Amino acid sequence: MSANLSPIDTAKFVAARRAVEYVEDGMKVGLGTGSTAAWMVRCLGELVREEGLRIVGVPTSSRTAELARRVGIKVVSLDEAKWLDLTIDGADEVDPALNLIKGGGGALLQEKIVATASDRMIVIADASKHVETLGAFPLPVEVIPFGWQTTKALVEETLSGLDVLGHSTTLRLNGEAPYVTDEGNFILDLHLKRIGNARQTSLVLNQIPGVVENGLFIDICDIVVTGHGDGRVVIN
Ligand code: ABF
Repeated sequence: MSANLSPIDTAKFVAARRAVEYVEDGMKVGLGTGSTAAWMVRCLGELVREEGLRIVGVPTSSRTAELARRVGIKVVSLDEAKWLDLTIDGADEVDPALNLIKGGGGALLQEKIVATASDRMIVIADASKHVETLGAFPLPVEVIPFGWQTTKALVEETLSGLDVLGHSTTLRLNGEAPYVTDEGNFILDLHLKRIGNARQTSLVLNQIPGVVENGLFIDICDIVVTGHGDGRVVIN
C-alpha cells in the first residue's frame, strides 16, 4: 500500500499504520475524518479482511462511514456502541500539551463527541501539524443556521475580550453557498493567528447562543503518532 508515495503521503501513511497497532481484537473504534485518518481506515480494513481482526467502527463523518464500509469494517452508530475503547483521528494543529485544533474537514462536532466517548484518543499527523501555540490554523466553530450572522457578530465581539492576536471571522463556503455539516449546521472560521489561552477560548466560545461546538480539543488527546516523509514515526 505504501509504494511510490510522496513524502507527505508517506508521513500520513506511516503514522496511520503505526496507530492501528493500538487496535486489539474485539475493540470498538472511533474512526476519524481527513486524509490521514483515511489511511488509518484503509490499514484497519486490510487487517479485518486479511487477518480477521474483529472490530466495530464508529465513523466521525459520512465520508468516513462510506470508506469504512467499502474496506470491510463493520460500521455501527455511537449509540449502538455506547462507549469506545479507542478513537484514532487526524488534526490540523497539535501543541506541546497535546491540545488540538481540529475541524478543517468540517466534522468537528462528531469528532469531538466520538473522541470524548473513548477510553483513549490517538491523533495521527504529519510533522507539519506540530505548533508551539495553537491558532495559525483558522479555528472552526460550528453554529446553527438560525441567526448565524448575529452569532457571527457575537463571536467577533467576544474575540476582543480573549487572549488572541487575530480577530477576523469568515463563513466557510462550499462554492457560493455556506458549507453545511452532516448535522445541517454552518462553520465559521476564526482567524486568530495565536490563541494565548485555548482552554478559556473554547469555554467562552461555547457560551455564545447559536454556537454548537468549536474545534479546540482540550485534554482529549492521549497520544500523538507523528509520521515523517522519510518513513520515521515519533510517538508522544
Ligand atoms: C480531521 O482531519 C479534522 O479534524 C482535521 O481538520 C483533518 C486533518 O486532515 P488531514 O489529515 O487531511 O490533514 O480529523
